[in-house]
Amino acid sequence: MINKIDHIGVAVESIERALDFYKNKLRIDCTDTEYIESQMVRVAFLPLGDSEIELLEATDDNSAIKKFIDKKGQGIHHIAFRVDNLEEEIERLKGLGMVFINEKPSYGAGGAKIAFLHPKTTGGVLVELCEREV
Ligand code: CMX
Repeated sequence: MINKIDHIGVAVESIERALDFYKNKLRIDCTDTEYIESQMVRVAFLPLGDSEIELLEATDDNSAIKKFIDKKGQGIHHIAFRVDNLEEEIERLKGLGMVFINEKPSYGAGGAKIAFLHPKTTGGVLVELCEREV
């Protein structure tokens, strides 16, 4: 079951530069940053209400974020939906013909179990499903 928007991922060239807008102008605090080696990104967490903005900065030229910015420029990269049970949701959506980038869950920011639906099957939005302990 999908519960809520867990986070919105925003691709940025530099977290520090992006924070000038989010932190100094919008006054949304950044609570933490994390390097996620498997995804080749550095993530800044900006919790807001029941959800959060995640700023994503590439740490490698092969990062999906680098490729995205090179092609489209900075901007909204993905929407992540919180699910109760990721494996069940993957099986359910596969049964409906949806295509996953990774059918086996991997691990993302904050230790969340994650899987991405390919934007070709979602109407152009990169969708992440995300299961967390808390
Ligand atoms: N949103 C919407 N469409 C996207 C997209 C995005 N974020 N990224 C790529 N696309 C589109 C491209 O525009 C392209 O469409 P066209 O064929 O119409 O031009 C198509 O998808 C293929 O894009 P590409 O540039 O050739 O890139 P790849 O196929 O190599 O990779 C994708 C695209 C989505 C499969 C890859 O980025 C991926 O595996 N993403 C999941 C992992 C990820 O994004 N990690 C970073 C975040 C990690 C985190 O939050 O923890």
